[in-house]
Amino acid sequence: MITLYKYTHPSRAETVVWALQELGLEYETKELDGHKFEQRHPDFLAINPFGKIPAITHNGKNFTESLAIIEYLNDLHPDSPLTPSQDDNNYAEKNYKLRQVISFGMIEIESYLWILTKIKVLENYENWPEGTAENCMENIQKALPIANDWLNEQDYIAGDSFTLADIYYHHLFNWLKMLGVPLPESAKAYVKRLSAREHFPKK
Ligand SMILES: N[C@@H](CCC(=O)N[C@@H](CS)C(=O)NCC(=O)O)C(=O)O
Repeated sequence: MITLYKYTHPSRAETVVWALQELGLEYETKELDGHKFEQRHPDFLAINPFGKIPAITHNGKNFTESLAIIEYLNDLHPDSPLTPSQDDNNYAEKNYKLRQVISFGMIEIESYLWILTKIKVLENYENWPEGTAENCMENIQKALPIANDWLNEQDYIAGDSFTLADIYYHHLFNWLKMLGVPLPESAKAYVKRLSAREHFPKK
């Protein structure tokens, strides 16, 4: 049995829920109250010493980092449907594209978004110098049209089929929206389209 540790409130653990549902894997959840800092309790630190969710346990082992967890879950499925098939003639190119878009999202968008969150949502946690939020916003605004262009060319962020990169970008775009960053049109339509998928977590 797979056990997923998530918060009582929505967080990036929902990306793992989504992957579990897309993959049809059986799982149970254990919910931590982030407002009571239950992620810092020694019982949970034994699972993720970094004190963050999501984490899963499976076959007596602990797994952390949302995207790596989703990759692991995908590998448990006989067809690994959330990544390009290795039998595909264009596997190398398709797999490159998947890794490229994820790498771009994490480095060119999420890194700035995380700092922006610390400043705007977490009351300038870590005392970032004046001007940092504006600088983060400029960097995000530079990167967003690139991701939007990919969506102008294809239905999914990494090509013509749904992959784990879509789970990641859906989360990323929603996070941007939450912080009041306006999304380009194709990105907005993409979020709506993905949210309508059968296995998208409804709650
Ligand atoms: N890179 C990690 C980030 C995990 C993360 O930042 N989790 C947040 C919730 S979305 C958390 O648990 N924060 C609690 C804390 O920092 O105390 C991943 O993708 O799993």
